[in-house]
Amino acid sequence: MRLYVTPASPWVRRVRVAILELGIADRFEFVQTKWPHSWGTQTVSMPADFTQATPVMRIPALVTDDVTLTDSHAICDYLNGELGGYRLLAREGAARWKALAAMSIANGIIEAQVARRAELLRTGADRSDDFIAKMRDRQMRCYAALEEQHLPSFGSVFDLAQITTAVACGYDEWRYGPDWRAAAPKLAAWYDDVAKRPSLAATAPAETPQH
Ligand SMILES: N[C@@H](CCC(=O)N[C@@H](CS)C(=O)NCC(=O)O)C(=O)O
Repeated sequence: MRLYVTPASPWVRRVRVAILELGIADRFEFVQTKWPHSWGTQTVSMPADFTQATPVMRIPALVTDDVTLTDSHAICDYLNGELGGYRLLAREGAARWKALAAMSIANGIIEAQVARRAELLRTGADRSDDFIAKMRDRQMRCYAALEEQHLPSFGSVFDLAQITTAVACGYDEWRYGPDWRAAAPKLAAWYDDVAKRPSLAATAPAETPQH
């Protein structure tokens, strides 16, 4: 299986952490992608194998013998169900919906982080400070909600909800600094603990190579 990646992407990271948590990394070829900073506002040229694999032209994208999946949600579903025996997300029932409720909030943070990053890559009058502030507000609100509504019931399994939450925290810390910690100090303490897991340590964010 071929997985298109870059270490800067939190969407890629949640997939890579899930793969490591499941202990199935040897089944994947990881293809590093390169992106110019203009990705935020322009269609950029990418190698033919990538554009053939994904008309969406975003990462992560997973190519298997049977199916090509072009977003992290579908890929995590595939890893969990087809390769992971539902160890990272319950197949059905209350536990599934509880995890999806937390994951939706963490995904909301990541969407805001990436949109904010794209906006910050604009220059001059094109950049909207209002939009950047709106994304930041969403991030902070979501951290507070995760701390209040979901942290108390995080279980012993480092599941997809916890993985996605930790990836959101890690991206904020890397890209925007410790600002988020004030919105959710108990979540920050939880994050400091789980950040030591080998799956998170091995996937620390780093800048994407440019072309
Ligand atoms: N919903 C998608 C979002 C993927 C996404 O936005 N990936 C970013 C990198 S963090 C990307 O490839 N951006 C390039 C672009 O939008 O042109 C997922 O969950 O995989």
